[in-house]
Amino acid sequence: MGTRQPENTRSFALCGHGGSGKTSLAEAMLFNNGQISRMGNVQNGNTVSDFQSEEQKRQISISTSLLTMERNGHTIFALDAPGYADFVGEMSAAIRVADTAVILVSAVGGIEVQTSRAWEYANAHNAPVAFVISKMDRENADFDKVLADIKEQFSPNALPVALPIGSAEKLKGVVDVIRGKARTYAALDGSGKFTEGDIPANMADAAAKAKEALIEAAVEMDDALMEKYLEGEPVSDEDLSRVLKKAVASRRVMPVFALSATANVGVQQMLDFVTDYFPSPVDIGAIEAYDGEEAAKAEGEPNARVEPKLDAPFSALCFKVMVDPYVGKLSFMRVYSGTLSSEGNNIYNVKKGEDERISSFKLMCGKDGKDVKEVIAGDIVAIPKLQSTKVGHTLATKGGSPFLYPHIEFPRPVYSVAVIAKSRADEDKMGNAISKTLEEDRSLTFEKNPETHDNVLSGMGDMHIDIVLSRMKERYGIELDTQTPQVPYRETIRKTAEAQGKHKKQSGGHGQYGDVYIRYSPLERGAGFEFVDSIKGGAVPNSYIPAVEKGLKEYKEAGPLAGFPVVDFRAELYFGSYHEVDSSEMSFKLATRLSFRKGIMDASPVLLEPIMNVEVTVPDQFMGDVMGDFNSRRGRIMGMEAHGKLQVVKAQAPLAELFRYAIILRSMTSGEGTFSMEYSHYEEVPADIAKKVIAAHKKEEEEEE
Ligand SMILES: Nc1nc2c(ncn2[C@@H]2O[C@H](COP(=O)(O)OP(=O)(O)OP(=O)(O)O)[C@@H](O)[C@H]2O)c(=O)[nH]1
Ligand SMILES: [Mg+2]
Repeated sequence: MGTRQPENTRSFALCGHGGSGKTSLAEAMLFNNGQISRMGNVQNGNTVSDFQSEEQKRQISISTSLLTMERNGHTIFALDAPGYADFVGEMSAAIRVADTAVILVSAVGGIEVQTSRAWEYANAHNAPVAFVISKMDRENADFDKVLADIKEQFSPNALPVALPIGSAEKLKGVVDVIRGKARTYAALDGSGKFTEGDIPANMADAAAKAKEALIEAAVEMDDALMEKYLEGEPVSDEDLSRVLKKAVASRRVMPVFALSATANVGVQQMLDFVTDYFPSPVDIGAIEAYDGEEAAKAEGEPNARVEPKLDAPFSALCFKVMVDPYVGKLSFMRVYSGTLSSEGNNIYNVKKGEDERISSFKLMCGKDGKDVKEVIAGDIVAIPKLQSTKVGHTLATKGGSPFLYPHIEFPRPVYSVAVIAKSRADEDKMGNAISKTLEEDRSLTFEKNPETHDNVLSGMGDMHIDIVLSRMKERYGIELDTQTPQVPYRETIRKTAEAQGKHKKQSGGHGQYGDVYIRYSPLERGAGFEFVDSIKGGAVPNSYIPAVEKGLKEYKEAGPLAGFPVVDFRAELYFGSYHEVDSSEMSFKLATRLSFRKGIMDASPVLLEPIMNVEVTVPDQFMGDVMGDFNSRRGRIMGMEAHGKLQVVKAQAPLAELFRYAIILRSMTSGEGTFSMEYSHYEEVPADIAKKVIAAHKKEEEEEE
């Protein structure tokens, strides 16, 4: 090392719909690069990328794997992101930190929901894009159709650099459009053995057209060359090479590859293209960051730019944390500027203002890491055993770079369950296991609901939660059951009522005496609780009034209707009586309780439930279903907006109807619908539903007795 240069670094994120072949492609790349002697496959659960047991069991990727390759003097960092919708946060983070987004589209399935998501994320980061039309060896593979769809739905800048020769079982190889050669494979056996020769006669036209399209687009990068081209002069291969690289970096050309990962056809050509034409960090140029005052907040528009220079102060962004029960914690970094040696260097967490100790840097390949002494701008590496660094934090050397990189956004959880420990031992271990899991998984949240006392685990869908729970069982030996969380209902009153509460006991020696008259009246929604003392003439002595107020505050936490907190009411203490000897704070508190329970029940009490603002995004054709479904969920449509071919439906619906909405929406829209929700306000529960909730509460109370 020490000789590595950012100019010779490439990084890309493999992204796209679930099952489009990302992990298989990563595996084929490692094989062709001589890093593994046999290609594993996803069914057998022996790929380098999908090393977690949950990934192997389910045959899908769950979290992003980092694969490092050395090739022709270049260092290549490939991030293999999961495609399944529940893990979209992993995909967006991978696209954020890699220099190029490689979007896989199955030659059979074509563009699917997560393909479009990947495209949107790449656009949001203005990332250079390459497309892989994968699975060319599969029956019904249709390169032309998928290419046409990509051009139409995403960008006309998608231009093939590798054309398939044949398809399905007749797949013979690929045409290298730029070099004008054909690579023909003797067999689809995964060996990757090919011979290079002339383009088959029946493809000569198509290959020439594809090359012409590349030239036409790429010459735009150079005025002089464009002029020559327009005058009809041929463009030399050297000139094309030079401008094509620029065209890829600036998204003027989005190269398209035909390949089959499992049959290992076309993969070498793609790898060669990566080192030849994918942008290096230097081609990508400066990255946006916050500086000075803004760095403290790290909000709004970034106000600084960081160049990927080796002689600049070191800075890096943490985009992933992995906690391995054996290896410990690994923090994954994208280095944006400078160099850093692992020897005797500390690192500084700019976000937290804390020092971190570096023991080593690791070039990762799946679960394995190879120690390196030095990292440079453009690298994507893992650092073991950092303490305070979390996903989204910026690292630098102390006193070096004051920059802070914009935080990594993760989608907000949309699916919640209440978790219950199966045993006492599980309960003891639960907190620790969950906090470790949260560290790794930024699209997971955990909260104890203070009203319902539920331990609520929220994620992106049922598969996500399922995986989290199995992982906790496997790693920490802890078993959790799940339940639909309880709705944090509340109680309130609709009219004014007065109630006396008298507590009197004469049991031998010292008696107890407290007597209060309290008026309960409704307040507007959201007003909470108000206590008014309008005692005149010392009917209740001043020294006991705080006990009345304290009592009310305590008792209102569990209302008389169904045990939920009582809100939005005023309690006015207006009369009472006392006893010189027998009155005490306790007696007045107990008297207050009697008044409270009676008064609330007389004041026309009702249940309130949380109403959520929901935003659903679906393709046009599902609009009717989504709206109809909202009606059946007691929802209200608040508005609609068209965003291209998508419709955004804004609605309000009770939380009670939304716990499983993530699953329902997905099945209603074949996975194409997405939604987010947030709390809006509390509203009265319709009488028939309230009846059921109250009855359930009564039953529970009886069982407890
Ligand atoms: N015939 C054929 N099958 C393929 C090819 N690539 C992948 N597959 C199969 O398609 C399935 C999904 O492949 P993966 O590599 O796991 O796809 P992925 O995109 O990584 O999936 P996620 O990570 O779950 O999003 C597996 O059964 C693969 O064996 C290919 O080129 N040809
Ligand atoms: Mg995968």
